[in-house]
Amino acid sequence: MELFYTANSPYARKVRVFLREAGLAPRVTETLAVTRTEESPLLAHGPTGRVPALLLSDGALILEAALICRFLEEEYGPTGVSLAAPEVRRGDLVLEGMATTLMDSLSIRAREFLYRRPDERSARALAYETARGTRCYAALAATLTVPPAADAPLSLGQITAAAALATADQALLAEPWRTAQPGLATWYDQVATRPSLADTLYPGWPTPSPAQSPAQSKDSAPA
Ligand SMILES: N[C@@H](CCC(=O)N[C@@H](CS)C(=O)NCC(=O)O)C(=O)O
Repeated sequence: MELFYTANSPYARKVRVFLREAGLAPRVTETLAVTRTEESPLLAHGPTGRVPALLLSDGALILEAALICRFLEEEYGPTGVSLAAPEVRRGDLVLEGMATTLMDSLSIRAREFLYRRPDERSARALAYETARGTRCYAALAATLTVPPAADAPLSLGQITAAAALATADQALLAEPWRTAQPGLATWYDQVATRPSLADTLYPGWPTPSPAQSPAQSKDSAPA
């Protein structure tokens, strides 16, 4: 199996962190892909050109980060990431959905800045997504109060939250999330030291540290 990814995609990073947390990394080849061009090698395998994309041996291409993780769990059996107990699983699905929505909100705003000239940007859409993000940070802060044990795998909800929060640190967005939710920042900074996250951090984004201010990196991240 081959996973196509870009280094700065939070969705692809979710799958890459999942592979490491679940102990499945040796089973999947990770291939850095080029996107947003007609020359993208991804277009040889399907119409979308999006990452993450998991290419199977029969040529089928599975898209969508959450679906890829579920497929890999079905293929290789339950991992610690899948949280078998139903009462834990339900709460984690709530968390994964919320964190995915934050990831979407951040990506929408990043694309607005990256691919539109200032006079083309929608102030209304940006304000709407900013407000959504603010609510999501507060909800995540209420949920993620205790850092996970270092010797247990992260859940899919925790992986998604960490991947979303990493993108929130990019200077392009100037998100004041760390000052608004210092407890959440502490949670993230602790989780971000795990090898699964440290190995997959986009080099253009700031390395998390509790002392970091929101706008330290000059790099931006296409999404
Ligand atoms: N909902 C999708 C989102 C995937 C997505 O937005 N991928 C972006 C990178 S962050 C992409 O491939 N963009 C290139 C393009 O749209 O052509 C998922 O969960 O995987």
